[in-house]
Amino acid sequence: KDTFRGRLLADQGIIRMAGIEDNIDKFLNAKRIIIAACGTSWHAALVAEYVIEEFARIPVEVEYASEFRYRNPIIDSGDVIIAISQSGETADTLAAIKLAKSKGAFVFGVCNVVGSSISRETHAGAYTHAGPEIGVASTKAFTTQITVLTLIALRLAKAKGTLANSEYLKYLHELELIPERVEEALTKNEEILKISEVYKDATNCLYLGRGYNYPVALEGALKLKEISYIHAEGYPAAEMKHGPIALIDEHMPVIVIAPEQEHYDKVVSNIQEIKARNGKIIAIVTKGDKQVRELADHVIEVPGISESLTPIITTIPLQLLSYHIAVLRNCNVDQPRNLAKSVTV
Ligand code: F1P
Repeated sequence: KDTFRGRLLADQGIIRMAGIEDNIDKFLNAKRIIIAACGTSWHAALVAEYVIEEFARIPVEVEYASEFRYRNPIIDSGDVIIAISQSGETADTLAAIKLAKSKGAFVFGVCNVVGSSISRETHAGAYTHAGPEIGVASTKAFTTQITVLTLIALRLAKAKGTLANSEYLKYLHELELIPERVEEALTKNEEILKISEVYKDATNCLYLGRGYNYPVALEGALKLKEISYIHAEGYPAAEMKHGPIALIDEHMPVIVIAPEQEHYDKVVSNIQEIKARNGKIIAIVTKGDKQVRELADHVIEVPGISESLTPIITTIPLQLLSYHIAVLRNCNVDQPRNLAKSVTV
């Protein structure tokens, strides 16, 4: 909370991040930003793509670092590469950084571990300061990565004049309230435990989200896979009818991230389609929601916030759901089988 507030002086409209201030021209002159990362950090990159393009209107491409190094990507000296990594030691991400540097691009790191290899290899960066991630699966690293990347997007928007000042200030004030919103989201823990008891023996799950909550759907599915060993897939909600809908029957839990957001009505129709096929619906909704509540088998409420900030909040019930299901299945949530904290080969 304190580190976060130290970065943000909402009352004065200031975002303080030395790594950005010292290199702001590199970002403002960039033809595009390429973001490279793996796993959960790649999902944070997707959220960053949405928020940087929306606020700062700079084109963003998102790459799996694990694939980037094995193809022949077009990178030039006018590109800015952002590398995101919790551990700062992921070999694929390090290789992507070295490749980008060899082409003359400016490389900016978003890491959690101070002094890590990635933080040393990049030209500049911003730490997430989430504190140590005790477990192998990233959780608070994800929410802090999104927060830092949103602050970067806002800072760039301010410099470019792509956001009205009133909007800019509105987002800063909302960000300042994030710690309270997170605490409120955590109060649903007992309800989430009860839902977890119902679905602990599921063999497959679908996660659906639209807009900013599509990457959240991917991350929710990854958390369930990583710590509960349940097969789960995340999709953009509108993609359901292009294939995954064939999987839906009474045995398929579908987790729909459906806060108040643009095209909420379309998410409601996706939920109706799932219901018509007897799928079991667990919906993440904004406090006070009525429409989805009527359709879903279970709802988990989260506090309201602007859509572009929702991932920081909607992720939390999904992390708790995976956690409780994993514990109920006697899985070791801190040290899941086959997974390494940092993938260094
Ligand atoms: C990337 C990552 C994590 C995942 C696991 C393996 O790590 O895929 O997201 O939870 O720990 O590595 P990082 O580059 O963000 O440290």
